[in-house]
Amino acid sequence: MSNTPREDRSRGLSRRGFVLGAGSLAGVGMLGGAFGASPTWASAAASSIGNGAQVPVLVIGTGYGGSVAALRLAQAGINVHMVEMGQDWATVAPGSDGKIHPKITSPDHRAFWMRTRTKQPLSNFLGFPIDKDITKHAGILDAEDFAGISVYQGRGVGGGSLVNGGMAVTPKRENFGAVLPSVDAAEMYSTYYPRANAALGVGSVDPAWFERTSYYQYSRVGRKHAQRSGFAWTFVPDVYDWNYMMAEDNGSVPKSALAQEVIYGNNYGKKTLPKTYLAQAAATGKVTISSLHRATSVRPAAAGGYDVVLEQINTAGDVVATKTVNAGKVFFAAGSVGTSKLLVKLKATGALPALNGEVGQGWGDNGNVMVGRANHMWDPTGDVQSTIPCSGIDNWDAGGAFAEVAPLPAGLETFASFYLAITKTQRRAAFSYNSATGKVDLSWQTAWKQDSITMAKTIFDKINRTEGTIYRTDLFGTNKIWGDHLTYHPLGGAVLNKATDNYGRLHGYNGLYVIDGSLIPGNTSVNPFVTITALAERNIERIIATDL
Ligand code: FAE
Repeated sequence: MSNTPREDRSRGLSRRGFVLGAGSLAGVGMLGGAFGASPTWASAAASSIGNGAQVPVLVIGTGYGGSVAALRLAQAGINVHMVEMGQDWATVAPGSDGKIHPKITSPDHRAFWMRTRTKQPLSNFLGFPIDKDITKHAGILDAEDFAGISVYQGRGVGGGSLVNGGMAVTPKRENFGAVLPSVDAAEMYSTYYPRANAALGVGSVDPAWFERTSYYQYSRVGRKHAQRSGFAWTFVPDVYDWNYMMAEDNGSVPKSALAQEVIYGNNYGKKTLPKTYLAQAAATGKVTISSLHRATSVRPAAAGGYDVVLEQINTAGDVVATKTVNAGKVFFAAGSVGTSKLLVKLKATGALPALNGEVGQGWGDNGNVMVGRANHMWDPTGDVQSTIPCSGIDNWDAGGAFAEVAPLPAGLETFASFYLAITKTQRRAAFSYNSATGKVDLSWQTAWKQDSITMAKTIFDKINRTEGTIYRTDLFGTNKIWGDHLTYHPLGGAVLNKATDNYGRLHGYNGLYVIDGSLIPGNTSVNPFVTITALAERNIERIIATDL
């Protein structure tokens, strides 16, 4: 271990300025309690695995699927080692602004994964490009470019939970059959969704505060416009600590969501995985985590189990050590893109030739498309905005679109309403190994986003007609309306009951499992992490009962 738990805890506390009782180690038990009462205890598990080490279970990736697997295996008495290619942000020293994570308006080297220029999801403002040069660094947000799409993903201990908006949405029960057709919906809605929501610490905004705070004026304008056009508007739950956010508003705690922090990390307030699942996992004493370790190969070992090759990197991305460890069982939890790329490459290069032909198939973007609308001068959306979205417009049944009313926290009045739409697109792409480049390609085409745009327009064309307003054309380029170049929600690539059995066991190999967003075939009808977590809870329960 590079750090003792005591050192890590005290450093985590002083950096965040919280005063906590040791009882907070219970993690989940404290959620919803005192403000931000959830420091990054997961760093108590920080480690650096040795070359030649043998572990019963290795988990590749520390996002939602990996964290569920680690916690439940540890609670069943099994030692688990996790490897994570990104940094353990709880152990990173603050930057010159005194914070670990920068604001959305001032991205620097901490913000982006191994890029020399930022790639902000909104590339322009008033038509002017806003990206800038930065130092290449193991930053927290990866904008991974494929030929037809950029896929945004979290990097670090906690995966996507570090960078996401925390919107924690359980799909409507009637939509679940299309999301995961081979899974018993009754079981999911009675057991695994409730379990996931509880462990993630999902909560909802106080409606009375919502009505009066200036930070949600943009949402109230979104509601007014949706309802005047006859659309259903709903509050959306979130894992942000709502009590903490209200305390931010009254000035009694340091601001985070109310200080433009989100996609490059929140310094306070968000219940990320290191404060929930991973905190509990660390508290078992059975889970260790090697950060800045990237898994590059998994193959059956002659003596049993699997040999896993790991590259240890520094924060500039240089490989500083290559290690081979042996694991009895391996869980692929590197996210939809990470897991799919690994499996496709391992099948093609002969490390895992018996994986079936479904590996790499069934990938989708959850139908993501972004758009802004220009509002009238009498409809300001506020010069202060919470970065945490708390509401959405539901036109799924009639038009195939669910749109979150998203913030545009520019720090000044923009007279814009901004949305991230999730649409019912049937487009699916495949990953394939390119032997000439040694990389894995994705067959997604930008033009496919037209389906999503058409569905999103069922909402926004109507609102524009009702309000007499127009689309913004200055946020994604010059004279460009739609943010159709990206996704925040990669899903699929090792689809449940196709590349794996109905519980994530990879076909062709005993002891290899997939337990992340790659199991879900391309679309969840809402924001995906609650479904990824609930499915992981379902699968790991079965795997522990029958395989371990
Ligand atoms: P994920 O959380 O991506 O974790 C995978 C981990 O594996 C990462 O930490 C990787 O660094 C690591 N990794 C990858 N390859 C390797 C390797 N070879 N070796 C070692 N480690 C590796 O996977 N979803 C919602 O439901 N609500 C939201 O509000 C929301 N907002 C979002 C906003 C942004 C900006 C982004 C990027 C995503 C958002 N999402 C949201 C999506 C959500 O975060 C995502 O679906 C989950 O994080 C995916 O969970 P997984 O467990 O599949």
